[in-house]
Amino acid sequence: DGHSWCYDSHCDHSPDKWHLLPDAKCADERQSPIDIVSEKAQFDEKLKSFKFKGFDNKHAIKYITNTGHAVKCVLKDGLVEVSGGGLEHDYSTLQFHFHWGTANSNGSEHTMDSKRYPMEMHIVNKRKDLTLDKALKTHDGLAVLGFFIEASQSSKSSSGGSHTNPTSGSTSNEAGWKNLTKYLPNIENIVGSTVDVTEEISIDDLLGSVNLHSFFRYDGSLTTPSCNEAVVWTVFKDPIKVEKDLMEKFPKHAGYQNVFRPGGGTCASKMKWFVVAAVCVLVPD
Ligand code: B30
Ligand code: ZN
Repeated sequence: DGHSWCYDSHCDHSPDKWHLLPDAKCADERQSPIDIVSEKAQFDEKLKSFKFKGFDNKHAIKYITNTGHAVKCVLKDGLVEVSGGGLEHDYSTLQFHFHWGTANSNGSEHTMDSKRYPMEMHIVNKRKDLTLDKALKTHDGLAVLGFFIEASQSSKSSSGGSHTNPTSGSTSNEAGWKNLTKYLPNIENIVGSTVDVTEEISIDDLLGSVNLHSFFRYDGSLTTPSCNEAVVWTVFKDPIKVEKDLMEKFPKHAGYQNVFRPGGGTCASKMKWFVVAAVCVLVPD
């Protein structure tokens, strides 16, 4: 689909002009991303833990593609699902993709108390009872899970599969990221190109041991045109840690320099948050 939008100022529709695109909602009321103001988030006990199905499936990725504005991993139909987490419907996972920047200080779309991380991963889920077309026109048609990504202190152990880090006790996601980034040179120069995935990569392999019980929730939008206000957003509080050399394998040539929407909405007062087994302080607006 020939996109006439971009993230820099070298096309007709840079982010400040996205709302001029046909049918775009990019200047509407519940736009994403937002700055998460943690002090303003209200604890919501209705937000329970998530149920993830197929996140451990090592053969769920159909292909990886260069969309012209992101690296996207498209999943096989029906293998991966998300429910719980206070979502009111069951969702099937369609794809995940990444946003990143040229410097370590930018790349994420959401920010946490004004902090912008170097990358953000979005796992895109569609209501099982709706077609994609219908979901894009429904206020909770999509549920996107957002994860901040941060550079880990490289341990430089070159062991293969997931292993337990003796110092932190956490599971390494290094093998997953190695396998994923291996494919990037095959697609980085041609928009629309795809590469089939033969390596074993599960979503769990990429998430590693990140805390899935502490997240922020708000109603927002797609962060790309047409910016449909169809997304129940979950942004996990703790970043995924990825080795700096692996993060640097995401393309940074023209067109891929800062593939994140720089701003969006400011609906932080409607923010809900959830954390399992913690003392929750309610901060009034
Ligand atoms: S995001 O997670 O908010 N960045 C879509 C899903 C999630 C996000 C952004 C967009 C999406 O599904 N967009 C509609 C489908 N696209 C196909 C595509 O993803 O490749 C059509 C389109 O936009 O015209 Cu380009
Ligand atoms: Zn995204």
